Amino acid sequence: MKKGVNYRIVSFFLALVLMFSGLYMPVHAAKLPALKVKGTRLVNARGKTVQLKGVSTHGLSWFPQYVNQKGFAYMKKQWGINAVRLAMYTAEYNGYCTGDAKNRRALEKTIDRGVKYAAKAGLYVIIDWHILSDANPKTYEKQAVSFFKRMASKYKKYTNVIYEICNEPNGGTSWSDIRSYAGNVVKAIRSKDKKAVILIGTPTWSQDVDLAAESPLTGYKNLMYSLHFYAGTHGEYLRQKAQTALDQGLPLFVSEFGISDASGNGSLNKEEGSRWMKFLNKNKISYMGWSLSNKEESSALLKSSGSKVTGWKNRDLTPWGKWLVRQFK
Ligand code: IDC
Repeated sequence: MKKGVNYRIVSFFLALVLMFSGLYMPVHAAKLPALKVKGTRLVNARGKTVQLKGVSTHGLSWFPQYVNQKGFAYMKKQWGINAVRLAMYTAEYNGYCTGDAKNRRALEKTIDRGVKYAAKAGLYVIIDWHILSDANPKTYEKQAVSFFKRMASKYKKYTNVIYEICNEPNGGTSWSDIRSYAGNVVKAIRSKDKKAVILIGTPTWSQDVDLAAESPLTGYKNLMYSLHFYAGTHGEYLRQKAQTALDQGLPLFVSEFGISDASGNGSLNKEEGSRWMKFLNKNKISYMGWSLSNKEESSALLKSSGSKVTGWKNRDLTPWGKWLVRQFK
């Protein structure tokens, strides 16, 4: 009898200790399984296919408030996402390469919070070098090499981090330019982290995956190639390109998409969006919807009339937000 009581007391305190150690545990202790690339797919340690599904932030300089612990945990639990993408513009509004040093520090801080919140919420997280108006990734290659080297060194123990090295090359940037850039950035990342998954952008706003498939980067594991689409603008012809790339064994990752037109505005094309979803799910391609923000545009997931940064109800979501959340379930 006496022993039983002691046992209960001991286990009560043990439970308390476990609870608190859980709360104060360094975040990376709550590890997600590291992912690998096998064939065209993302797999876990046991070789089982993993399809990441989630949302992309809008530019971190514009909307840093959506990078918060409660919001990330909420989306995981209520929406069923398993990944988030942190979009860090390089050249637009307070971009990493066009803003000052103070701005760069602020962006790196937001990324650091994002990585840690994601780890704690049990989400994979993509660090996105969001080139856009700086069409060719070679424009800021030096900055990219040093940025990614630092990130890879900082986060090598974080099994949830994925690196996206150039959002959308455009303006006629050739695959050979991108390939050369990717060679240098991937080398920099691999000097610190041998395994993290790396996403490489493709020509024409990350659409010409068929060109990348003709001469992918060699000599490294765990590389995937970005395919972006906006269903209001891109349909069957782009899925054909994607199919061509898959047939050649190129691993694809949809790190950004929408169902508005490519401007991020205009009306939604849900029918085309559904055709895309069918294609992605059939091929187990990961996808991240643009964007977790309340900007007044049809590609924003949250209504511009609201300012909540977590705990969104259906009524807080735009038509696109509601549509996307349905896809996750
Ligand atoms: C858009 C944003 C918009 C912003 C613009 C320029 O939605 O608010 O003013 O960028 O910074 C992309 C890009 C992504 C675009 C999005 C919609 O990766 O940055 O965001 N889009 O135009 N590629 C295709 C569409």
